Amino acid sequence: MSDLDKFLEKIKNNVKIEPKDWMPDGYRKHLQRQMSQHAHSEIIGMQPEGNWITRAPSLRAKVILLAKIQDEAGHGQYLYSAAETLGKSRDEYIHELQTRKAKYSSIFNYPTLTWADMGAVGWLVDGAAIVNQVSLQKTSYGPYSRAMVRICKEESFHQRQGYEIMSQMAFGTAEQKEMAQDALNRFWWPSIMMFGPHDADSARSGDAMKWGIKVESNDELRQRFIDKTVQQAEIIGLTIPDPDLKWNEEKGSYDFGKMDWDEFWQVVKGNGPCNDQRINHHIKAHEEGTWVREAAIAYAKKNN
Ligand code: FAQ
Repeated sequence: MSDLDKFLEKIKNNVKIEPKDWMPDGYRKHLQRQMSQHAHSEIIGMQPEGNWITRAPSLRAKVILLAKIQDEAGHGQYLYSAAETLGKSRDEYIHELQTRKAKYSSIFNYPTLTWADMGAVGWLVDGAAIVNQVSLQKTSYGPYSRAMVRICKEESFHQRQGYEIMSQMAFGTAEQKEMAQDALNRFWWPSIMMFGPHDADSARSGDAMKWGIKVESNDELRQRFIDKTVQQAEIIGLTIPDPDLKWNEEKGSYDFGKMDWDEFWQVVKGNGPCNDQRINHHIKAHEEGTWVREAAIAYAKKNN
């Protein structure tokens, strides 16, 4: 049996591929791209929420937000470590991010304008991330799959803290409810775009499915997220900003309106409202953290 046949046999039998196993070059490159983009998303995703730490409306809210953002840093760490097992260093991945060769999730290029946006990010962005990541627990690469198991446990707490903020505001004063609705209006469409282009336009999906990297398609996951989120909005009296949203009895799921793909590709290509701000901030923070990395390396060498 050739190396390729053995590899495909493992995929077929749901046996995880491990770092030292033989794998096709395309599989390795696909994972390096996807896992590093996933890691970058976790790290860049700290910025829109970090924007509100000093303005959280209570000590309780601040402590929860801080803990959540720290969790995202941890997710980035697991994912960079898992991506490093594919033979590429964290420095290389970070260089690709900072030189804009690597992407990160489009959603983090939108500004967080009010406290209700902290609710929308937790509820919708983490909510969408969980749907995607629960599915990725079954991915064929062992280190990625195991990182997902751990991340999903923390992500469900994030989704709940966001929903709690949204429901507090939705049941608060008229102004607070308006703020919550406004946050939902701005974050709904970018959140459902997190799942990527429609299946027919998803260039990477063919290989990803063949190799068991993705086990469900962009559209399947998007539909699952919409179906579970519509009811959550109803419970707290908010309206999903989509006039075409309608329960389809036959399908047993919601029909929904057209996404603005021009906007999506503009944001993915770097022309969203906050792309420059996010990357510039990352570069600045990375430079300012040089001494920490140097000290950690010096300490590790001294103790080896
Ligand atoms: N944004 O052919 P496909 C989180 C790119 S974690 C930017 O469909 P694929 C936690 C795609 O990379 C959120 N780029 O590609 C948190 C590809 O470009 P390339 C991150 C996008 O890989 C919460 C091209 O378009 N989660 O939020 C996007 O099969 C709160 C063609 O697309 C993950 O990364 C997009 N939305 O499917 C943290 C999950 N969509 O590389 C802080 C792992 C597509 O060919 C606060 N990733 N593109 O130049 C995945 O599941 C997949 O990579 C998809 C895209 C589904 C994102």
